[in-house]
Amino acid sequence: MPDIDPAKLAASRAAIELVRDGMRLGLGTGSTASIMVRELAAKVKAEGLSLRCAATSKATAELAESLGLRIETLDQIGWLDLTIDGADEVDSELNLIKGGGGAHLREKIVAMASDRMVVIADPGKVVQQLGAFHLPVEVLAFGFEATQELLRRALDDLGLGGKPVRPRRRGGDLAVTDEGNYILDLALDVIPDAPALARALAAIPGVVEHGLFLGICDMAIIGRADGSTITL
Ligand code: ABF
Repeated sequence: MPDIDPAKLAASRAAIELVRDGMRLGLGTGSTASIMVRELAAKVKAEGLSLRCAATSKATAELAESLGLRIETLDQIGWLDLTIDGADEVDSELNLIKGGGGAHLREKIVAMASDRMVVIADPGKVVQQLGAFHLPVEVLAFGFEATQELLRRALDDLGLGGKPVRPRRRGGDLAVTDEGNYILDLALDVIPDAPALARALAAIPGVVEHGLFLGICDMAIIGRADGSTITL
C-alpha cells in the first residue's frame, strides 16, 4: 500500500468516530475516501459492527468488498444515515466542487439520499471561493458536440471564461464514467455565483450532473499532517 497521507488519515479517523452499530452508510470515492474505507473496515472487524453500506463508485465497491465490507445497492438499502466522502474544494459555507475522479453523479445521488453528508479532506482542499479546481460536468454521449456548444454559450452568458474540455485519464483514454457518460471539465479559475452556474448547467438537457455540491454537505472534517483535525 502507498504511503498514507497523515492529514487524510486524521480526517478519516475523525469521521469514522461518527459511525455507530446498525448505521446505513454511504462510502465516497477518491484517495481520502479509500483511506476512510480501510479505517472503517478495521473498525468493523475490531468492534464487530453491523453496517449496511452503499458505494459511490465501482472502485470503492471493489475496495470495500476486498476488505470484507458487504456492499449493497442504494435501492436495497433505501436511505442512508451518513455518507462520508472526499472533495476537490470546500468553502466556508460547506459548498463543494467534487468529481475530479468522474464519480460525482453517483456521489451526489448517494449524498442527497443521506440524512448527513460529511466531507473528509486535507487542508489543501479548503478555499475562499470555489473554482480553481476544474469543475467536472457529466454529459450524455448523445449530442455531445451540441451539449459542449451549449455549455460554452452558458459560460459566455455568465461572463465566465474557459471552454469545456474532455479530460484524459491515466493511460491517455478520454474519461468515461461508471454510467458510460462523458466528462467535460470547465476551467473557470473562480466561480463568483455558484448557484447561478448550477442553474445554468442544470438547464442544458445533455448535462447529466455537475460537480457543484451546494447546500448538500453538513460538515467538513479537515485533517492536518500532525494528526489533529478542524471541523467546518
Ligand atoms: C471524490 O474524490 C471526488 O468527488 C473528488 O473529486 C475526489 C477527491 O479525491 P481525493 O480524496 O483523492 O483528493 O470524492
